[in-house]
Amino acid sequence: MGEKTYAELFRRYEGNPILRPEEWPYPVNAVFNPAAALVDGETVLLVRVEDRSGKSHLTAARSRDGLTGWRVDPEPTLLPDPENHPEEIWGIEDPRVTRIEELGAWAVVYTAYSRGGPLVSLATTKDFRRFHRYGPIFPPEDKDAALFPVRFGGRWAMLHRPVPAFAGVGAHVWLSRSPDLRHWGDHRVLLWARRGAWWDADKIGVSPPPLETEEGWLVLYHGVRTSVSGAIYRLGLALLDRDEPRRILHRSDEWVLGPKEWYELQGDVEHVVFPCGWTLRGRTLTLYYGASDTCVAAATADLDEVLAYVKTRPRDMRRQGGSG
Ligand code: BMA
Repeated sequence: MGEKTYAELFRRYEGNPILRPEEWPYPVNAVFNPAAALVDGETVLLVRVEDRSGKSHLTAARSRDGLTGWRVDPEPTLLPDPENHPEEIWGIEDPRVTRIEELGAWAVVYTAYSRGGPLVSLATTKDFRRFHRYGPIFPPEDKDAALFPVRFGGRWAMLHRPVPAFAGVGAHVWLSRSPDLRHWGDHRVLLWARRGAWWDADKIGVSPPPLETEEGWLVLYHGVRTSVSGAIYRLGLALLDRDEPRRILHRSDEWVLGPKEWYELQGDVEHVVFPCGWTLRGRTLTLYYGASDTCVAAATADLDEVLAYVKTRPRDMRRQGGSG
């Protein structure tokens, strides 16, 4: 197998966008940034839906093949609950879903938004119809949290992206541990945003939850480059040690998917590809992403090609300004 370049790795589905606000069963402004899960052989997307007040909620969409024939819940599936959860008064956003066999449930980590700032909340569900809220687990400002599906040395592990109030130091991906999913500690930076001209300078965040492979934990993250025309959201890869995710084995120097098609270039926020979920059927990885904060698109990749590619990427972060 020849070395793949980033341009060939993820192939956009020709029927993109797969979900659009115009086709939603009730009036909405935008549908984007979905979590993804395989449930009884079907793909379930938990889609961020922005209503016409500007606030977001989550709605499930189901498809047998993961690309066509979507059945969208006729009403919101998970609404903000500001009465019991004031941290959700401005909406709930950008879910990531992880199957936790130990609980016999899916864990949903999402951004809860209020005057206090965006923070990370956790809920569980067994059927994507009823949800049990744990409430906030990381205080503001924190987003882009994704849970590993297993414990390491008895403790759960979460990737997340706190934003330092101190300007100019960048916003990085942290790894934290918990004995019970509620109480988190042992916080450490895992992936540093790079600096200067890099595509992932200044601000990065994990996109879908880490995927366990024979080679290690595959991580797809978004990097933000800001210019005078605004921000560009692109995606890069990292591979973490299977037994100790604190160890980064490889990290891509180039981005592997960036805005290019019309639906990624036009919309409420232009030049954005923002996945919150992926599924693995056989060796086919299907990535689900919000395009321009307006609609949902899909891209597929061969897992073996992705792993072969990421393994050709550099090992030593310091040499590429990763931690400098
Ligand atoms: C990030 C998140 C995402 C959004 C992206 C681009 O900060 O808020 O929900 O898709 O910005 O606007």
